[in-house]
Amino acid sequence: MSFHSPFPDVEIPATSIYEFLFGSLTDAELELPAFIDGPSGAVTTYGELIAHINGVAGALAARGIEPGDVVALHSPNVPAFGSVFHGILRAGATATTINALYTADDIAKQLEDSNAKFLFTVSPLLPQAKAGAEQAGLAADRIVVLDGSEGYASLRDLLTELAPTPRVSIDPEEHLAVLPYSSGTTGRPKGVMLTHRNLVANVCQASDGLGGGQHRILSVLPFFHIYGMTVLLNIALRNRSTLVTMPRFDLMEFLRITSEHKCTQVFIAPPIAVALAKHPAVDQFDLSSVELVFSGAAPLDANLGQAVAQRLNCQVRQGYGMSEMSPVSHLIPVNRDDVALDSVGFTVPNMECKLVDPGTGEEIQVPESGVSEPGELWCKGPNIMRGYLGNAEATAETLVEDGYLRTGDIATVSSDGVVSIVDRLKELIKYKGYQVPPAELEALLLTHPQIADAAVIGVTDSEGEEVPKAFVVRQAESGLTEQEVIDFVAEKVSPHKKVRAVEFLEAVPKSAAGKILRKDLRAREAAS
Ligand code: AYL
Repeated sequence: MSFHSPFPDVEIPATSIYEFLFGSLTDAELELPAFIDGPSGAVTTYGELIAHINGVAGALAARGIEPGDVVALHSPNVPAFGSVFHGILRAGATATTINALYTADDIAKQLEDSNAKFLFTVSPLLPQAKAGAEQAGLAADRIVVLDGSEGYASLRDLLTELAPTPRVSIDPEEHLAVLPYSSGTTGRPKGVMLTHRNLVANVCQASDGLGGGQHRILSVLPFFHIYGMTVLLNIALRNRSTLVTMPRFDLMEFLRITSEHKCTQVFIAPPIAVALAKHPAVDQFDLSSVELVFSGAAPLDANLGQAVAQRLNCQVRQGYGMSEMSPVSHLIPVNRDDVALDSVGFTVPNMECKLVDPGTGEEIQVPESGVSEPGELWCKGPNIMRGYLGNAEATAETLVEDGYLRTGDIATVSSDGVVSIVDRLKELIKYKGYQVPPAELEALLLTHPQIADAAVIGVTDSEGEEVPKAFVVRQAESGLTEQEVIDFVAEKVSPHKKVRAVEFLEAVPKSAAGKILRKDLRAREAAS
């Protein structure tokens, strides 16, 4: 028994994302601030943004980039992100956004897998970008350093060329707009193929729930991740809001910038809620402009959410989704005070879901009253990805009958349509909202000469945070210590992927087919 969004369908215009966001900009709107660089206060107006987008598109076309090509963008949140991101799409190319925390090795893998023809980065990230590009065989003259660096083209260089914006025709249903990377339900990161229609759809589906209107939006959540890309960047630009950017999280800067720029909406992942609820510094700032704190990307503790609402005297809401859904499928609407914060609210318009018993494959009934049994959440709608790039097998496991996407999350639904995420079926670990694919860490652990076997799962630490924990089988007579395992991994991976707990085992529990039995490890953890 499937359940629809309780809201009426919204119209999804059949246009490119550029046309959708900017096609109807009025002269007066061109004067509005699109971006404020948080640290410096520098303003980029909508008029400047459009000029820069067109300039970047022209410069890319002049370098032979055409529809079908992939261009990589590797940058923290700075105003130029918007110009380059939409410039790539305006040229008809596909943007693959790279996590700013990535190591050279991670960068090389994404460049290779996506077959990126160009790489945009920033000077503080140039060492790893350069090494990654070299490893992937991308020549140095194909790297643009936004803020400039000796020997590389800068964004200013590109814009001063004044190359004509190419005329490309975009079929919104077919044309890939972005390729963010996600490990999905299993394995290593894969390119998530999202079309122009997927992106336009999700802006339309999620806007109303966020209340619409013009806002000043504290933008610390990364634009390279789909949450920042759709929920912050695209929705804000559509509403002619102002994005106040921060390149990295620092609590004092976060509070200062929110207060100084009188931000009205603040988007966070759960770890920031801990600071907002508990840190004494919060009282030193005037945060009275904040109307909404919105959390997503990992489960928000309801008590914590309420503590934030009380302390800041604002609304706190939660959303849920997946890169593969562009990403929002569920949210608690701003205008609803009656939805429990430990839920993820309602299915967004134009979507249909069902819950499937992972053991039997049977559909779970939605009750006449009360709350359903738990089951795996399956979703369908215009925001669902086309599939994983070059990976038909993973696509077939995720996109199943009737256009449904299997989320790998376990949920319940109430008779009035409120969905709660109660567990995770898939192997993915979330550390501070960032994806940590266990398969990647397991492969790395197995390269250690003293490790015979290994499995990684997410566990809850003493602060209630999900962290990666490694279960390790040592080689006979090895005296390897927990700390040595932690250090071995920490040296080789980006900070969010570090193993933060280790336990030695005699053997990793496995199925007859050799698959790691993660549920047995989770049960062991729960019992300890
Ligand atoms: P990805 N509660 C519990 N788990 C969540 C939540 C939540 N609110 N949000 C995301 N997850 C987990 O691709 C869940 O396991 O996208 C899901 O399958 O990095 C996985 O994270 C997807 O991870 C918003 C704001 C959605 C953010 C997003 C999340 C995008 C994260 C809607 O309004």
